[in-house]
Formats: sequence, C-alpha cells, structure tokens
Amino acid sequence: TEAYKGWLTYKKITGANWLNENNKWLRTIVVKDHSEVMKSAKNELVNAICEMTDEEPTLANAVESSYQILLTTSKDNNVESLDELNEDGYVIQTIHSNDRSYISLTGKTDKGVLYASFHFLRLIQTRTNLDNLNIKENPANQYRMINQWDNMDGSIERGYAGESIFFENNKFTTNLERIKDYARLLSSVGINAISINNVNVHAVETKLITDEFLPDVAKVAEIFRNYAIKTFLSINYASPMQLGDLKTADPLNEDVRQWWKEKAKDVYRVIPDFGGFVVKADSEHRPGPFTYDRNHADGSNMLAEALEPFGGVVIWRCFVYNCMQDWRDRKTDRARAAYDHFKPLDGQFHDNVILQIKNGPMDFQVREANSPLFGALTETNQILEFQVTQEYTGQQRHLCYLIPQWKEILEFDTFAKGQGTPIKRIVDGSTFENKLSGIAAVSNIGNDNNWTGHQLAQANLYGYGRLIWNPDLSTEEITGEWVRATFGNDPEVVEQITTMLHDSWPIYENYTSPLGVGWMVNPNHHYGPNVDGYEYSVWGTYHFADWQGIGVDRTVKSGTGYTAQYFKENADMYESLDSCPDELLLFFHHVPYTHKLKSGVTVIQHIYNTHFEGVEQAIGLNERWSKLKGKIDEERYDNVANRLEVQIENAKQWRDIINTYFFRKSGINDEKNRTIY
Ligand code: BDP
Repeated sequence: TEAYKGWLTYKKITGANWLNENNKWLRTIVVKDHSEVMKSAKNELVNAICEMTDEEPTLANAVESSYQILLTTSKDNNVESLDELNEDGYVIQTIHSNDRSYISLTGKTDKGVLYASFHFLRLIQTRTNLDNLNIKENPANQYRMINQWDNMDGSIERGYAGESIFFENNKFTTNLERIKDYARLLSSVGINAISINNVNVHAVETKLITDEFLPDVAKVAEIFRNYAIKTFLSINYASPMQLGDLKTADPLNEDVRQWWKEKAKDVYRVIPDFGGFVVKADSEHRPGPFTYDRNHADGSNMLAEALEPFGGVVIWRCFVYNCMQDWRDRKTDRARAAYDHFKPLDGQFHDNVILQIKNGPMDFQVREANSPLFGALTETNQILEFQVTQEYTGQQRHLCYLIPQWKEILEFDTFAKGQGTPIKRIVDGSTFENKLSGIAAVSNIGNDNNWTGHQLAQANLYGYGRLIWNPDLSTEEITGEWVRATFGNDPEVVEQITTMLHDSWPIYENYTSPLGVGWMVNPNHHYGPNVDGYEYSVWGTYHFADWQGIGVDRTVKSGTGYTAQYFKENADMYESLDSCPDELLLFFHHVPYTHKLKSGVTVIQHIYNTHFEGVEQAIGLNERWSKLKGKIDEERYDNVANRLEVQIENAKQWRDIINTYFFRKSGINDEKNRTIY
C-alpha cells in the first residue's frame, strides 16, 4: 500500500502534459558497470518508471541512440565538473552532444549513481521538466547515520511504530524483504550508515559479535551494502566479562585489549566492510571505563586500536551523566555533564574514534539549549545525535514535524571561531578539519505497515536524511518534496499537509512544557503531562517550581555555572535575563511568575495563553486534515485522523494539568478569565 511505500510511492502519472513532454527520456536505461550498488540503482529506476508510466524501460550497454538515461561512474561522457565531486556526490545532466541527447546520472563512485537515481525519480515525482537538467550534489556530511534502538526480543526502546523489523524472539527476522525496503527508504535520502541494535545492550545482544549471530548480521549487512549503507553494532563495554572470557573489562589490561583485537578479527572475517562499534558506556547504569578508574579516552581508544587494522571506527556516545544524583543538591547540574566529562579529553582520542553528541545537553526535549560541546572540541572527531523517534515530542501519536527544530540547531552560531561558526559547519568537519564527522539519529520506524505509526511521522525520517545531506536546504524545500512524493501533486493536499507540518512543532511546544524548562512528563514512558513527575527524583531533570517562581538557574552569577560552557557571545546572552531568549528563559533562569517576557506578557500569563492556544491549534490541525477526506486513500487518511483525535484529547490533558498546577502554585488568575480547574 501507499502507507507502506512512503515517499517511494510511484503513482501512475495522470494528466498527459508532463508525460507527453518527458516520456521520451524514460524508455531506455544504459548501465555502464555492474556492481551490486549499480544494480540497485538500475532496479529502482526500472521499477519506478514502470509504475509511473506503465512502460518498462529497456536496458542497454551503450548510449546508441538519443533519449536515454545513462548510469555511469566514468569520466568519458561529456559531464563537466566531475572533479568537484566527493565520494558520494553526483551530477545529473541532460547532455545534448552532436549526434545524440541523453541524461547522464554520473557519480564518482557507484554510490553517487544510486543517490543520483533516487534524485532523478524525485524530479519525476515533482514533475520537473527533464530537457535541461544540470544538477550537482555533494553531501555536506560524511557520516549520515541512523541508530536503531531495537532489542532482540523484538521490542524497541522508545519505539512507537510496532516491533522491530530486525529481530523477533531473540533471533533475527526471516523477513529480509522488509529490511531491504527499509534500506531503500534510507538510501533514497542519502543515509549511509546504520547501527541495528539498541545502545543499551542486554545479555542477548551482547552476543551479536559472536559466531552465534555474526552470520545473521552479515546477511543484514549485505542488504544494506547493496544500498550503499554500512552496518554497525552497538556493543556492551563489558563484553569480555559478559561473554565469559575474562574477569575484567579494564581498558588498560593487556588481556582485555587482546580480547577486543581478536573479536574485531572475528567480526571482519565475516563482514569485511563492517562499520564499527557504537558505545554507550558509563551512562544510565551501563558498564564503562569508570569502573576501573579509567576515562573515556582510555575506553574508546582501546576499541579503536582493535578496529583500526580493518578500517573500523568507534562511535562513542557523550550521553554520560550521573543518573543517581541527589536532587536536593542544586549544584549538580545534569546539563553540565557531557562538557565536563569530554572537554578535558579533547585531543586524546585516536583518529578512528568519533564522539557522538546529543543536540542538547539534557535529552531531546521539545526545546532545550544546544550542546556547548559543539565548538568546544577542536581536536576530536564528532557527530551530532538527533532523535527522530518522538520520545519527548508526542510519541508519534501527536504530529510534531522536527525539521524546523533541527534547522534551528544546525544554524545556531557557536562563535567557536568567531561569528559565523554554526553547528552545521562544525559537525560537517569543515571548521576544525576533522577526519571523520557527520550526523546520526535515533530511528522512528517499526513493523507497523506505515513504518512510523503516524503516517505523517514519515516526514521526519525523510527530512532527517535530506537535511543532513544538505543542511542548507530550507524546511520548505524538504517538506515540499516529501509531500509531493508521498501524496502527489494535488495543490489542496500539498497546501494543507505542508501547513500542518510546519505548524506542528510550535503547537506541541505550546501545550507541553513552557519556555525551555522541559520534562514535566510521566516518568519512564515519557508520554503525557506530569509536572512533578521527575521533580523529586535522582535523574537531574528539574523545574524548581514553587509558589513564587519557576526555572533552573544555570547562570554563573547565582546558579550552576553552566552558561560558562559556551563561547563568550552565547555565554553572555544566556547569562543575562535581559538578553536570554524567551523560549529558553526557564532553561537558564529561575524567575518569578510575574516576570515579564520580551513578548510583553508575564511568565504565568504566557503559560496560560500557550496552553489554551495549543489546544485550539491542535483542533485546527484536525480541521485541516478533514478537508482532505476523499483526496487521500482511506488507510492513510484514517490513520492521521485517528491520531489527531488522540492528540487533541492529550493536549487538553496537558492544558488542564499544567494550567491548574501553576494556578494553584502561584494563585495568580488568568487575565482572560478562562476556566482553570
Ligand atoms: C533517553 C531515553 C533512554 C535512552 C537514552 C540514551 O529515555 O531510553 O537509552 O536516552 O540515549 O532519551 O541512551
């Protein structure tokens, strides 16, 4: 169904105009070399063109007549600017030479040709005229990665779209077709790396790097390889002990080092192009080097040495903080943790270690500050981590389009090398000339027929891939592509869905936790409102609301000193109440409810206003969607309609609980006298 096909829905082209003008190009495909990746490119083109035009293109080995599509990595085909391509780059060009015209999809490597093919299909989906194409693309980021948080029992940590497509009953799935379709979706937006199991590695997944499971991993890796995607595994730092071989996992112990070297050999014997290990260590009760009084450089470098001979890398996560802290001690600030742990180690990591840094210092909140580690690490490979799965942003029951959020983050100026050092230029490796760099994100898919639970949540996966390929793309461009590829070109459909997507993040922010303070969710599953859910617990996630005010004082002057982790311009901006932006006010400051925001209203009135508005806006989303009844197939229509109902109900709960809580705490009336319980 179309729900399943997602943006690779290739509907038959109706309305003769476009087809009449362009069909001539689509009848023959010339393939110059025959790697597996090249075959994937060819198959994608053949199948899609067939579906869209009802004609199966013929295949040829050489450009003989006019009007053909040429797939090639070779330079001898009149295409200019091939030298400007990087490994994954490509050129799409309509070439009119003396005796013939053809469209060349040229890559420096076969990967580029595959990406070019998907791009070409997108041009057809969006009805672009093919007569004079001249497109050159190089991905900005080298690693463009997806992290599955899948467990081998089939469950998915923070998964909201069914069970794992990789594992069931502590085994690998036998449904390899579905994995292939996932590879197609990922590759079509340029994703080139995947880790297939949860960063929290339990007993059974610890065995993924043993003979018991490596042959299965190899099968999956082959599927992904054919779509130019490298496979990684999350490993258990304590594997040498857990797998029963050693009594320690001390990174400086010779036996431990040897053990990992042997292990790496085992893995690469079976999967010669294996990507490497993703590691969550010393975080939320996971084992790590701290047990042995070693630091994270010791831990990651040991693994890096083992992988180095095979070209593998260690992706070491910076999500390290004390999750057992004393909440009464207001000095321990979880937001400080990643910087405090990793900044002092800058320069000590091997050059096949990559640190993976979450976008914010807390944990994927609807709004939080950006991690001050970006810009602070000048001699360390790094990738940024986003969360596509909507753990804190409505769990795919609510509509929350995250591209605008990610854009803001990527555009944020760190001032690391003076003005004009945005995060996107740090994580693409250009600012500090990192050898390895890029972006990763936690996936939002499962085995639901539509992959993402909420049909429109597919846009987050699509947009993630497109944005990290080219962070300079605008939200509008990305949304436009996705909506048209997924739902077709009916202007009413395009307009309504585009507007819904663009409005959705601010709407979600409105009715949930205000002004950057975050949290206020139910503990454990993190769905729905619970203002004090985490307030008196050990996790380090507080709002400090009392009868007078709310917010976390992270200033140097009177708080945790977190603001000092930024470069001066940003440190000053956040430190001062006057210049701290409204949307992050409570992330950085504790203020009275009567404090006036830059918007002119008081904090308490802002809370009331946004919570009332948010619900109205959620209702508005539903009204927009209902206009599309009959214009979209039932499966997709009903899916979204049902979820919007659920969203509205839950938004009302948020509104009522948040407003009541703060009304009772503060005793201050709503200026507009709306009902608060
Ligand atoms: C948090 C999740 C938790 C993850 C953790 C992580 O609540 O399930 O294990 O992040 O990133 O967002 O390691």
